[in-house]
Amino acid sequence: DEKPIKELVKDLQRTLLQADVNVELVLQLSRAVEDRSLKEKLPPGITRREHVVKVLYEEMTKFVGQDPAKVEVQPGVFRKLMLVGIQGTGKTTSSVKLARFFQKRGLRVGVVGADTYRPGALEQLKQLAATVEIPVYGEPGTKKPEDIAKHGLEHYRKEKTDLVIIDTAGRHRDDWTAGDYSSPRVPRSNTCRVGAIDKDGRVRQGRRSAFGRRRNRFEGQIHRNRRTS
Ligand SMILES: Nc1nc2c(ncn2[C@@H]2O[C@H](COP(=O)(O)OP(=O)(O)OP(=O)(O)O)[C@@H](O)[C@H]2O)c(=O)[nH]1
Ligand SMILES: [Mg+2]
Repeated sequence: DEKPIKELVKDLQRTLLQADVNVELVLQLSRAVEDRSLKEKLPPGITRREHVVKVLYEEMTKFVGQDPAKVEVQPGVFRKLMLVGIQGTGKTTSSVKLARFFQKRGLRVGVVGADTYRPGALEQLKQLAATVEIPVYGEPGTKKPEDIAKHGLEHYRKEKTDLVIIDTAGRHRDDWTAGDYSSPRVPRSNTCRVGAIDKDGRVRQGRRSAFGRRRNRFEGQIHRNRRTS
């Protein structure tokens, strides 16, 4: 059984490295998968392959954080969530998925399109949101994302919305740790802090994080990097 497992682990390493995941992290993950796959007894009714996939899933879950982050949303309390992160990591898609998730649970949800950088960003958000009937607030002519976010919040507050999700422009991953990350200044009261994954795919939650002194600015925001999660 050893040979196919080692081949599978090599495959996994190749895939992760090609996706630019930090080398140290790739080694850590693949070692854990190899060790456990070789050592653990196969549960009854499960093939070796299925077991390796299960181990891989568990190790990845461990890495991105096992405990679900609580997003405290309740009817009648105005909350906001802002999605920030590296380009193309799924912020816009996730904003609509999250909106739908809470809408299905009976909450009034609205989305704000504050990506003023990528052409067609607002249109993309509108199209996605229309499929699940989520209202979108956007200002095609406005250049400052913080203005759109602010106006969007005012709009939804009047509408007695419970949760406002703000979609922002993606940043290049080199900017992420280079120190010039700027996000719309959105009031931080009643926000939910969820967690952060940096460009090397490490979960940053402690004070000595890659975000360093700028960490406080990230409070109230979700950081998500689909590439590594
Ligand atoms: N497989 C998969 N694809 C996804 C997921 N989320 C988003 N995508 C796809 O990834 C691509 C980028 O998603 P977006 O939601 O536009 O990402 P974004 O972070 O808003 O991108 P920017 O605004 O350009 O920074 C799209 O083609 C999505 O369909 C996911 O969870 N799984
Ligand atoms: Mg987007």
